[in-house]
Amino acid sequence: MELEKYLSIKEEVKEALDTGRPVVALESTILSHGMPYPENLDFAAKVEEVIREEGCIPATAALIDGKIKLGLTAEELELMCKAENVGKVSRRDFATYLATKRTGATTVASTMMCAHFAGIKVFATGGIGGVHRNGENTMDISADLQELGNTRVAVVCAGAKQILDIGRTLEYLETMGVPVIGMGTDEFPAFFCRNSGFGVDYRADTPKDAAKVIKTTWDLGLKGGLLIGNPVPEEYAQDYDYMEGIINKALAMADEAGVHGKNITPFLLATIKELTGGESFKSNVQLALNNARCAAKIAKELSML
Ligand code: PSU
Ligand code: MN
Repeated sequence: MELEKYLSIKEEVKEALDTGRPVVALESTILSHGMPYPENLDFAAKVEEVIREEGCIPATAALIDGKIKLGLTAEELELMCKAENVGKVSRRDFATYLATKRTGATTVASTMMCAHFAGIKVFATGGIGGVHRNGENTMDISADLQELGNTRVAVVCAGAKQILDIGRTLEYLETMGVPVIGMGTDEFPAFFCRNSGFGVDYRADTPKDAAKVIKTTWDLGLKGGLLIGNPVPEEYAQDYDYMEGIINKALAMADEAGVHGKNITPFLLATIKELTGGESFKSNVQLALNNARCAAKIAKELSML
């Protein structure tokens, strides 16, 4: 297949896929555009470790030198974390980055594409992109949502940040036919916060429960992915109203600086980190590790069904 010539899957990932051992995909935008260097390097190592502890193989995605990489070497992780001349790649950027051999960090949408190309079924991220606040006027709706409607990968996230319009994000997912499952919760989590005020369609109390729904969806031949909302652990959660104040401030700063489009999310993440004096960053790291653990447990159950 033509696709093969673009795929560069790390040996241990290939071996796991060939022998039916569970693999968990990870994105690289969270490293290149979501966290500062060198803290991101430390996080990159930890998140892979968490997945291994659960008996799965991690596969971080990135576009490097004209190849779709799944499973990065230490040098490649360093490259993504230093993020010099590393772009943010969503679906619309994907082919151009490969054809022109640019270095690209993958978002939720493009990591789902990478996982699908390689046959990886479960992917752990921090938060998904969604419908931005005032999105009904700007039409800024992340391509992550369309991808979830089209590509067969189960995505474990801590919900969506309050920088987004969470209600409209969930409406959009419903329109795209994406099942939204709460892991041990009836509410869709709001990234730093355990609650958003919006319910999920279904609740799963164990990774096995979630794996059964995933398997049934795909047994039926239904296209598209599933979204699993896994709340940030209690001890690292932020207060909703406190974050609302911070986020409104960050949004006003983005507006003033004229930031929009693909740059808005990285700008808001960095500004929120600054405004919370690094507090939000601690939550960010912990929720992402928590998602990796959850995704690994689901991938393991899925491999046994
Ligand atoms: N939300 C976060 N942290 C992130 C992102 C989103 O809390 O790092 C990243 C993810 O890679 C997500 C992307 O897929 O931003 C969405 O960007 P956009 O809205 O431009 O599609
Ligand atoms: Mn956008």
